Amino acid sequence: ASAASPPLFSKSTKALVWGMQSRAVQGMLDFDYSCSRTTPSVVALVYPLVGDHRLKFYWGHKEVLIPVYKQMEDAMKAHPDADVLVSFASLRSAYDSTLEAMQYKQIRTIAIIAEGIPENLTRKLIQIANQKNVTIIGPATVGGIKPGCFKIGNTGGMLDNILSSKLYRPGSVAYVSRSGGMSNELNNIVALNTNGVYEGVAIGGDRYPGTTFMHHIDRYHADPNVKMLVVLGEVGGTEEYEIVKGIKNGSLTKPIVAWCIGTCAKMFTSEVQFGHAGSCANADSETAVAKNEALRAAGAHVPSTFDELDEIIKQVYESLVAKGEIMPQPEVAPPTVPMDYNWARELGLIRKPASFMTSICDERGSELLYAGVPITEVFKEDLGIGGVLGLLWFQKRLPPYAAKFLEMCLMVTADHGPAVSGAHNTIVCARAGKDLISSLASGLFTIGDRFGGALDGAARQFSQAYDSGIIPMQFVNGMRKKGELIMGIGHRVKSINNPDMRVVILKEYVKANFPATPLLDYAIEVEKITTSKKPNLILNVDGFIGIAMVDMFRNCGCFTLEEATEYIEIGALNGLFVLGRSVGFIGHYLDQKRLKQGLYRHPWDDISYVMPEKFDQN
Ligand code: Q5B
Repeated sequence: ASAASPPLFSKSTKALVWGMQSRAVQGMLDFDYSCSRTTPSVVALVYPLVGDHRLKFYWGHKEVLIPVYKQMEDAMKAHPDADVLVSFASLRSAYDSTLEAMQYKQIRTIAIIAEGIPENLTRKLIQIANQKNVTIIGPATVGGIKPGCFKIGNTGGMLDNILSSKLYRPGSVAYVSRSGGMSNELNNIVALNTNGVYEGVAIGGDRYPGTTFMHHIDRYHADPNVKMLVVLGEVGGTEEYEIVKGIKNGSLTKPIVAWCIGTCAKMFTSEVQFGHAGSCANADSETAVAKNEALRAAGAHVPSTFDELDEIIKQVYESLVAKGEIMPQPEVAPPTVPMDYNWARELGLIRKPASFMTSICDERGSELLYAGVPITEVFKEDLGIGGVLGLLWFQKRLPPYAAKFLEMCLMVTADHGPAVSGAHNTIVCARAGKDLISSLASGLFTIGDRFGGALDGAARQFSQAYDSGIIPMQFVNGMRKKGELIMGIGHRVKSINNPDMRVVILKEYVKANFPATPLLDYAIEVEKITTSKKPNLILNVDGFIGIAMVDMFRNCGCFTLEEATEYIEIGALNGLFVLGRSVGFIGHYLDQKRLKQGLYRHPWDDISYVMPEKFDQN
């Protein structure tokens, strides 16, 4: 593009964005809205990895749908008035996608954000772009901005920055910089010291930028709205000497403030490669010091350090105002762009009652927390599944003996054969061809008062009886009088003559490790009475665990009495049987599948068909 070409960007510029960069696109739309543009600058996105669809964006307070095309060709056809492509393609796909874009005559400007594109490929792109009269901004750049008109991608930062640097309306200062990051610094410096930025481009830090300083300086120079120029060069390359030449031969007459970054290179004894690929001096003339000298000698306004850049810009601007070449205009407030909810919340500007509360686990930070304990600590301290259960169920770091007791409960309840109600259901379900989760759930649904779900009931009944001060005999008689079963008492196959070894193991452990077991002692007295009536009315595994848990809650020192009572009321204890027995139910499911068992049908000879007697019709 030559200086005589029409401006790259205007208030009606329409752009395609290559890549699924919805945050950048929203930033462009918010900028557009703040500039009082009547339509969004982004008309479509191109993204080959997903099919055609539409994406929702905010346009001020409203929402708009912007199409996303899988094929660039479709985007070009549907939007023949789009003449800018903002490419967020990766360094791997940027070359091909830029080549493809240049096949379409409608595209006049391409901004390539990607860093690390091989230099030989960039040079080929530049060659083709020059043949086709396409302006390439980048690669390795944030892009550029034309206040009041158009913003490339993330240039200018977030909306608060756009507003504070007054980028929503044009000023009289045009700049060109190598660095994208420093272009934002320039936006700020120019806004603070002049009537603002007219246009700014960061050409990118590569050795071969798509367009050079002079390309943009020529454009700015030809534009009567630009009254002064700012150039932020850097160590490496000789582009700045073109400006020197232009000033010397009289083709550049507008005031130019210039500074080349990297003057500190002289403090190093060896060659210094700065952050950008192109920022390395291969000759004395390529040093920042030499280039600043040459620019100063030619007549550019060059500060003695970067710190004085703002002062020089201010002086040049004020002299133009004094000469009447710049007439500062009254400020008009831009339309309000609603703040993004997440951003407003991050800034602490708004609050909203959460519809959801949680207090056991936090996965948002760098490390997963179980009740505030980082997962690495859980492993470092070898808390085991009992310790994890203590954290996630009770929000407590349980003493090791208590955590071990929980693990023992899970182990003894893990399975009790295929005949029990739950396992039976799991097996029938698995044999009906159902999946693991359905079969497991089918087994779990049978857990209740009679089977495996008597832990909470036992804890409740026994602790109420104990706390009310009645003796075991009064408790047993009282329950009988009420016609209620004592939860945790009785077993279908285990009895005083065929003791349940699970209960024996747990009892031994609890007696040896718990600080006190008043409720268990009470339950053992109850058992003596019930087994004297019927040998199978033992303290069963459900009852034992439920009652021992109350002793643990009340005596381990981690829980208040209120907390202990609350867990029993909530019904936490059946969870132990549910969790433990899930191990067994899953085992039964896998077993049935492994044994290739077919559909189960209950045999007729095992069902007693008792039909209602035929009643007399008369
Ligand atoms: N009688 C467990 O009943 C069973 C009485 C009682 C006072 C009682 C029954 C019961 C309470 C609930 C409970 C957990 C249904 C059990 C478990 C896990 C398992 C299972 C496994 C595993 C057994 C005969 C006579 C009657 C009744 C009286 C019975 N229980 N009196 N309080 N609790 N218990 N469930 O043998 O005068 O003749 O009319 O509901 O704790 O589920 O392995 O199988 O790991 O999977 O069928 O261990 O005890 O006795 O109902 O025929 O009653 O005893 O009133 O008296 P049974 P029934 P009467 S552990």
